[in-house]
Amino acid sequence: MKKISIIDSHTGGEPTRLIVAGGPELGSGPLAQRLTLFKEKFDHLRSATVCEPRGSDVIVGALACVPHDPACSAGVIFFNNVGYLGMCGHGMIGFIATLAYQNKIGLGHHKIETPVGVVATELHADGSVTVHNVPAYRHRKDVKISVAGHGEVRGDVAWGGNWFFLIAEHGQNLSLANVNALSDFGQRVKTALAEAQITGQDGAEIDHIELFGAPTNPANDSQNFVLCPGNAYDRSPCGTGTSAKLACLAADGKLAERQIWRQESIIGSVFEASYQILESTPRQKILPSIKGQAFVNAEATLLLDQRDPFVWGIRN
Ligand code: PYC
Repeated sequence: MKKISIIDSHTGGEPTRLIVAGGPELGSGPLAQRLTLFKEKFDHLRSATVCEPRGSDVIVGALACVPHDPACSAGVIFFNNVGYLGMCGHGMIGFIATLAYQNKIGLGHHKIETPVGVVATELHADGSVTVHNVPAYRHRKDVKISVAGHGEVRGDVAWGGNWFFLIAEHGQNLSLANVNALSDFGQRVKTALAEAQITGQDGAEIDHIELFGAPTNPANDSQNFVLCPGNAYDRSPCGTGTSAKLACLAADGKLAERQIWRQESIIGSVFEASYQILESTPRQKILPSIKGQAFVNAEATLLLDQRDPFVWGIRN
C-alpha cells in the first residue's frame, strides 16, 4: 500500500497540509519545471492528498522539495482541490512553522524556492513568520463588469503571487454568517470576468475574488473575504490577496512605504503587512511583506489502497 506522510498546520484558521514523505518524484530541476511534471504525471497524488474523502475543499496542499537554487533552505509547491497555486502566503507561513516543528530550520532568515520565484522569510522568536512575497503590482484599475443578479460592479485586477479581482463597493454583508451568499457573489464575479474576457497579464485567468469592508476590530485597517479557485473561501486574510491589496493601496497613494496595514480575515484572524517600492515605473512594482502565525495541529500517514475506488480522491 502506498503511504504519504503529512504534517497539517493552520495559519489564521486556513489549513495547510504538507507532504513530507511519499510524494511525487519530480527530480531536481527548477521548481517551475517540477510543477509541470507534477501537473502532467502526478496529479492523482494532489487529489489523493487534499480532496475528499481524506481532505476537503478548504485544504491547501504543499509539497516539500529539495531546492534547485543553492541559496535556498527549502523549496515548496502549493496546490488545492482543483489545481496548483503560484504562491500561497498563508501556506508559506505554515510551511516555515512546520519546518521549525521538524527542527529543520531555526529562528531567523530563510530563502524558499517556489515555482514563481524565491521568497525570503523570517521566523521570529514568538513563532510568527514574515514572508517577503514575490513582487506585486496592479494590472488594471477600476474595471467595470456586469454581475448576474447584482448589476454593475467595479474592481481592480492585481497580482500578488496569484491573480485577484479586488472589490471595495459590492453591497455585500461581510460576515461569517453570510459566507454562502458571499461565495455565490464571488462565483458570479468570476463568471462575469470570464465572459467579459478580463484577465491578468498575458491572458492569465483571474481565479481569486477579494471583497473588502470595514474591520470588526478598530485596531485593524480592513476586513476581507477571499474566494479561492476551488470555491472554498480563505479563512486567513490571504497572503497573496493582501499583497495584491498593498499593490493597489501603493498605486493609489493610500499607504506609504513601510507603513503597517492590518488585514483582518472573514473569521477575524489578522496579517500585518507592509511594502517597499521595487520599481517606480507607471506600473509600480512593490515587494510585499506579510506577517502571521501558524500552528502545527496534526501529523499523519495517508494510506492509498489501490482497491479503494476513491483512492485518488473525489476529482472534479
Ligand atoms: O494566503 O496566499 C494565500 C492563499 C491563497 C489561497 C489560499 N490562501
